[in-house]
Amino acid sequence: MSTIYTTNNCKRSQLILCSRSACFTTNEAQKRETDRLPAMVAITVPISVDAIPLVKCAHAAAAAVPSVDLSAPGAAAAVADACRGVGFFKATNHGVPAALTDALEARAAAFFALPHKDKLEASARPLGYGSKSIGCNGDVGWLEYILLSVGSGSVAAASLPPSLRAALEEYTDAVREVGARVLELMADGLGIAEERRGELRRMVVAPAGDKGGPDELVRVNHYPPCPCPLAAGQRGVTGFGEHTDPQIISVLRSNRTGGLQIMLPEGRWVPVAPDPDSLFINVGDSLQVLTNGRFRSVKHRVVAPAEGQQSRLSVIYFGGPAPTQRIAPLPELMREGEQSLYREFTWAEYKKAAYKSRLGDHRLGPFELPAAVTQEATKADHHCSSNAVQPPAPAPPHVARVH
Ligand SMILES: O=C(O)CCC(=O)C(=O)O
Repeated sequence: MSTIYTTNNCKRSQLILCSRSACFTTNEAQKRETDRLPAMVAITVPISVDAIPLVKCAHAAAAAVPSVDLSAPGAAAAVADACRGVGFFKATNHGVPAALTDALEARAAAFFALPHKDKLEASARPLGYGSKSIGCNGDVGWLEYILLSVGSGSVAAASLPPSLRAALEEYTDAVREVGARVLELMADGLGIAEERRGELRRMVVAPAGDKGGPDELVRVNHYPPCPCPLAAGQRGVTGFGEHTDPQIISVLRSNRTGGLQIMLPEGRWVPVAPDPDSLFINVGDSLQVLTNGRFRSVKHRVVAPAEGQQSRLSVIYFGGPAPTQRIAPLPELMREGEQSLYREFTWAEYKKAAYKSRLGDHRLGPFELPAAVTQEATKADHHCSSNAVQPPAPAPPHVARVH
């Protein structure tokens, strides 16, 4: 089966038609210039040339990922600084036992090694097993995954091997606690009075016995090495296209294979060096709203491993609130006269809108109030001075073939 690879490369775009045995190149697969940025390959089935998207990639850049020791005395301030600046940080001394992550990694790897037809038995869109297709609106990447709804002590996945389900349950119970602790540190770092500090935490951790509680998901992503030949200057294939997470907080753990990149506020992509002993914390859209823009929902993406590299395996816990939770700036954070940057919505409303959108859409856009747009424009003017690279356009759809 042939696959079309679209590439673009500093001043030129190419279309490469590639099978395992032969590759053909045509110029001008995309008319848009990418200036200095590109170097990532989008793999796609044959679609009209005009519809083939550009995928941009940063210049090589040293990782600018803050690291916070969660057990250190200054952790609250460091967490808040990281969330204001980048919206993302590496958490060390998080307390999740390595035995849990090792067990989950081994069982997930065994699951992904099953024949495709066996994995499909665990498929129950939009949850369950999936490959290539991300969401219901045409976004795809070079990966396969398991996406599950979780609640304390229950991973909703009847069709998964029981040992994998048990490992996921134990892991998510531990990681939920890390997310909750980090939310308390965030509240502390934001200067919220001690007696109100539990408010963010309570949004993602249901009181014992509460059935209508938070909306939590866990996702296990497997990115096999991609057999796509890369031209000089190209850096990889899209594993997971650029996006922000809609929830409040995401907690990510990966094996030793890199590929995750985050976008810095000035629009540069930087790689996140993998560290299986650490967790990575990600501010989601809802937390950006709850903090009235003080914390930044970070845009991120994954480049799939190249041929010859190890597979990437990542597990992400997404802490979202109950469907009826009102998402609006926390009153205790608002200064006198401060306006909300967003119109109020519930998590159910936002989730519905997110499900209808494309991965790279600016999902908060429709909820922004005019004041927010003005402030964002001012921020962008500020960030795009002199040597800053322009932020890329919203991520386009990518179609990939994993099997
Ligand atoms: O696999 C990763 O490292 C990150 C994937 C991701 O961003 C997601 O699943 O939302």
